[in-house]
Amino acid sequence: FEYAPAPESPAAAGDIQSSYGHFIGGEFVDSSGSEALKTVNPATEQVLAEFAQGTEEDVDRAVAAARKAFTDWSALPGSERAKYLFRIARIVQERSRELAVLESIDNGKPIKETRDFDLPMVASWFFYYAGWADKLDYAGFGPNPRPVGVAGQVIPWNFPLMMLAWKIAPALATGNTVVLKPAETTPLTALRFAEICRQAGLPKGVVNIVTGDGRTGAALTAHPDVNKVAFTGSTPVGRAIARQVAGTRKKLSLELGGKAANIVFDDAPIDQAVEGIVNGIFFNQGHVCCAGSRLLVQESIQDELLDALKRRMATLRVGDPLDKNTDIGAINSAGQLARITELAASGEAEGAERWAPSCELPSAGYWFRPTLFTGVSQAHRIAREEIFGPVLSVLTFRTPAEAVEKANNTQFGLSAGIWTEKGSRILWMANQLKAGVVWANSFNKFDPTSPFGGYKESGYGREGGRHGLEAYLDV
Ligand code: TXE
Repeated sequence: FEYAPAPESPAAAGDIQSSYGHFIGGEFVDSSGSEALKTVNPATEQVLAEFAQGTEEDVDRAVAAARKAFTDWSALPGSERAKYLFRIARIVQERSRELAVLESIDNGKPIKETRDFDLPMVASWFFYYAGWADKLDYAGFGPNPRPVGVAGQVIPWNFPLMMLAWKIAPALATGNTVVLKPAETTPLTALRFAEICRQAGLPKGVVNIVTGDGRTGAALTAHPDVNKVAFTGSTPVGRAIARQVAGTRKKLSLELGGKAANIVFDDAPIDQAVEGIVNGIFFNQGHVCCAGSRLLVQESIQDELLDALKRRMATLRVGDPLDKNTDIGAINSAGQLARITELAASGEAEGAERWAPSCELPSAGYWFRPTLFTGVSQAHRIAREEIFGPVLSVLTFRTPAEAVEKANNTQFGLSAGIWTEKGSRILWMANQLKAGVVWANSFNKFDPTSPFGGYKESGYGREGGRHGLEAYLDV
């Protein structure tokens, strides 16, 4: 296999086409249908591009291309597959500036985050899984584990390119081929990634990108020739996919919502905890499945902690995602803004006290101030439902046992955080908390070597680490 030469002039982030088709069998192709969707810059409400609403026929073509490519790709020695993954990782690094800007424009997240978090994560995921491709016999799954086949992958809009990397890197490393559907509000970086696949000389059909909304997603996950379904998104859609897949022999992994407790004990260093709380809920506008959206603070330090937190929140800069100083960017869509607004209103209606620093918001675009609710009870909707926005609900506790009980009192189980100087308490708490990830004196830390995923309604299966290989292998 020879690598294709790099294109003479890689596209700049600003080089956005006015309309896009799908990426099928290594080519950019038109949809079989005529329906087009629009993606807008959520910070300005300006239309960025039109893209195709994938039809059942489009999905069928993409799955057929992936099926055809599977024969050769799965037969390739792992060391050869690894070369493509390493090459993709390197190209992502080389083009990371372009990709970071494009992601910020399409998603609304601050450039500081796309540049320093999303893009390094994307590259690290490809590097990490490239390293596994020739070592699958040693992964502890027994000799000669086999790829599952064609993976149908549906991803959300909160970390568009990072979610793509989490899904595509392990699938390719293990010898599967892929049809991926990005979210309908953030298709641009996935389509740019298709160019990177071409630049890396990836054999045609190994990665296929079909755009569209939930109808396209449903056509993909329902397709009879898809062997593995991987989904990240809302819990209701995850449930619907689980029902749809039941009775087929498809393998399924789901990464769904969360309502994480960030638990602060009275011995925690307050300044450090405040930074962790702010990062936990305001990172990526709170559009994070593992966001620390419930602050559980020990009663004795409540006043001191909340005073410090409010002072810190007042310094957060909300605005233009492309400004390097921005801390909180735009809410991803009008729909998501409406959902956050409605849930925040329910907090007030149910008797919690609302606070937000005064700050000017741009006149166009979708924005929401960093918001704090105190006097929250466990029965309130803002303590139970995923808000997926920059809104923090504060509850209190007196004893570690009470903290555990409240933290676990949720339908979700994705993540939790603990702030305390006591190592023994951290270990005890981590065992008691029903969450797939527990951070101690930190929050929202990710690494490709660590499995990530949830308990309960947060889904099943793990992404990342050795465990992340399992979803894509028949053992
Ligand atoms: O999610 P959807 P939405 C949560 C968060 C948010 C809420 C709604 O609370 O407020 O979900 O967001 C595709 N078959 N999370 O409406 O609909 C869809 O096109 C197959 C948490 O955006 O679940 C998109 O690509 N696919 C979450 C993806 O599913 C379908 C991240 C996610 O969209 C489909 C996102 C169907 N029937 C939202 N219907 C997390 N866990 O990080 C839709 N899709």
